[in-house]
Amino acid sequence: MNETTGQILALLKAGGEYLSGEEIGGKLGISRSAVWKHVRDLKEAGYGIVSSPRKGYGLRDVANVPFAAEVTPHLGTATFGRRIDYHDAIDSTNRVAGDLARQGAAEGTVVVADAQSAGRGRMGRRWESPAGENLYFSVLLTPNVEPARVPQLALVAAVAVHEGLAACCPEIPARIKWPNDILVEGRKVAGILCEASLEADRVHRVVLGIGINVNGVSVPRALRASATTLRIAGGREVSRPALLGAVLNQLEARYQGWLRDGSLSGILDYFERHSALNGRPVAAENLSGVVHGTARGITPTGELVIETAAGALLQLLAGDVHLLPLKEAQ
Ligand code: BT5
Repeated sequence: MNETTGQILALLKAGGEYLSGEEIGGKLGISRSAVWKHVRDLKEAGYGIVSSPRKGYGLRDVANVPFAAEVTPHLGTATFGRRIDYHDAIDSTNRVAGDLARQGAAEGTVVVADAQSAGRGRMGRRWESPAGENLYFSVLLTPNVEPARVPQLALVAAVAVHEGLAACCPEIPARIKWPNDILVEGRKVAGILCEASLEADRVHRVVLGIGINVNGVSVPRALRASATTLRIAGGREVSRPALLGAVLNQLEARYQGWLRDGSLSGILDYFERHSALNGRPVAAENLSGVVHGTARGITPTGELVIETAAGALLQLLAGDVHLLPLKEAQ
């Protein structure tokens, strides 16, 4: 959406039932046919606009697309999302956010896309990113903390995403799965990718990438058993701009709290109360192998605690955790 299209949208939102092409053109110093072209672009972008030869144009329905103009009214933040870089389609919002950071973009800058051609998960995995239904966004952070604390940001983000979902879709029973997933009825509905540029004693930047499956009525075949969408779980369409705004509001508050506290103390309780893992049999996998046991919460610094059958308590700093059916626990 270019600047003039955005201005026309703002006029239509502020206007009454109809606003004539002449009036819009007069306010913006453009011709009636130029107005018509911008209105056509808005319709193509998903806005419901009626036109009458005598009365002009009337906005009847806003697009369920995370355009900056739609997200901003949902923000209560000081900095997060105050710059939103929207793209119809890009390779990865994390890649673009990293580039913006190198060009000096401010903390809280958000890159959001309607579709990604190379959405990434952790460890080189792929994040399925079809157009028109989901949220894919990245938030740029420049925390002045020790590099060892950076992985904690995935947990901070998981709490913020969970809170944003609870605000927008209170009917959906979402759980947090350490370290970076949100599950609904055991299926993944959101994932978080925390990518950092570090020196030994200094954090240059962190790009927090978040993907949420929102309005798809199905998921890619390969993910049928493991993934779901808010639409499938809740049976209704969810506003992408409202959900993005809600997550950014929570993320700014939780991130500021994490900086202020100098620890995870402000989120530990929330994380534990909404954990998908606690007390459950799990198989945890990382570079050193696979551990079977029962998940026993997280440490104050964010490691997952697993109790083995022999009663040993192991701490996992990173890795993948699989929930096991109860009978495999023994
Ligand atoms: C994640 O990785 O869960 C992190 C996903 C982060 C995606 C966002 S979208 C915006 C930003 N820009 C990016 O390029 N990325 C971030 P991981 O825990 O490694 O999970 C990846 C695995 O989840 C894949 O190997 C699939 O099994 C599964 N998966 C892929 N796409 C999915 C989807 N749309 N929904 C649910 N599961 C999916």
